[in-house]
Amino acid sequence: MQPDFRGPDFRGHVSLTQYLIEEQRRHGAINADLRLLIEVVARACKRISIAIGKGALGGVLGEAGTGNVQGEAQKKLDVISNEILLEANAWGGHLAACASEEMADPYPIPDVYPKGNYLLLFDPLDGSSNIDVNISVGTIFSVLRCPEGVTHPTEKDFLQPGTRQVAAGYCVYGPSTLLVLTTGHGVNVFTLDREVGSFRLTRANATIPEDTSEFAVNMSNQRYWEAPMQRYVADLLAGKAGPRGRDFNMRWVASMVADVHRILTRGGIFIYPLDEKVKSNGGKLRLMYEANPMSFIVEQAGGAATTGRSRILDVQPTQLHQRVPVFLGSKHEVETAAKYHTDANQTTQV
Ligand code: AHM
Ligand code: MG
Repeated sequence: MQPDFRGPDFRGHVSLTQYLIEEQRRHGAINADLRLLIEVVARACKRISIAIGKGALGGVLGEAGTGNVQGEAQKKLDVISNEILLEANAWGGHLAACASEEMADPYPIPDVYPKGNYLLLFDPLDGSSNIDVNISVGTIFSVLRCPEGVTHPTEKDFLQPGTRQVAAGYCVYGPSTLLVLTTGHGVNVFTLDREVGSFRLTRANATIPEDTSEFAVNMSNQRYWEAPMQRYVADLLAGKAGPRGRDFNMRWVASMVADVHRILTRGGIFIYPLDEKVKSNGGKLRLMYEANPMSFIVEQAGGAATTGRSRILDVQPTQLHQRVPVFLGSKHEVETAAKYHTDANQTTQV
């Protein structure tokens, strides 16, 4: 008989390794290479967690003095986390190439190592503006198949829509370190047992409530938003007296991983919309290693994810570092927010 990971007896007793082996047997969706890949990413996240935990004592806080391809100043921990992930993933034989928020071009697996069939994309340290103030940050990753017959992948081989992801996850480095994972069969949450050094399943088949009274957005950008977004948030703020007929609460950590994890835990809607400041770039958040993996997780947990105009997972990428507007979380609330945009499209150009 297959073990039932949902049972309370399993909570905290099933390691990530055991879980992945059982998934391989149960669904056959995870093969040995994908299992290795996920374990290697999890191991790298443990190292990042340790580096973050040392804080000022480890000399890891502050600026690196360099910039990334997006023109953003890099923190020391952005650079350290990127190197940890690259180094951990180079030699296992499960990957054809990696791509990262911190690197302009894909990183090919060095020729001295065997190559595998997967492509790994990551944001090594999401929310890094929070690192120096001791607020939760995270790692986000997405796994795609390398196109058939391609041995030296280039940017175009990565440009696959989010529906093609075979796995996605994030790690939150908060009061505890959590790994949230999907391989397309629901969402599971693992907590790092720091004494043992292993991730243990602590929440199986996580689901997001369909309705919510909580939203997450950087309100300081309000004056730059498009008209439908202005109307949507104005109606939330009007509370009981307004068209929504109830009060809404707001939370904004400014680390996407932490905001999304709150939504995975108790529901909510996370929004980084199009605004005048980011319009020329298409949005603020990156499609391939922020929006896509988070959207895959959220949909697998019963939520929804849209650009306001279309499902994020259906967007055909044209560039590795492409940006998109993001609305994700509780299904009914995301649908409501999207309706403000589609209704506006039907009446007038916004
Ligand atoms: P980063 O990957 O460089 O850390 O940037 C992405 C972050 C998200 O985690 C977060 O939702 C957003 O940027 C915060 O933006 P803002 O500074 O406008 O609040
Ligand atoms: Mg990020």
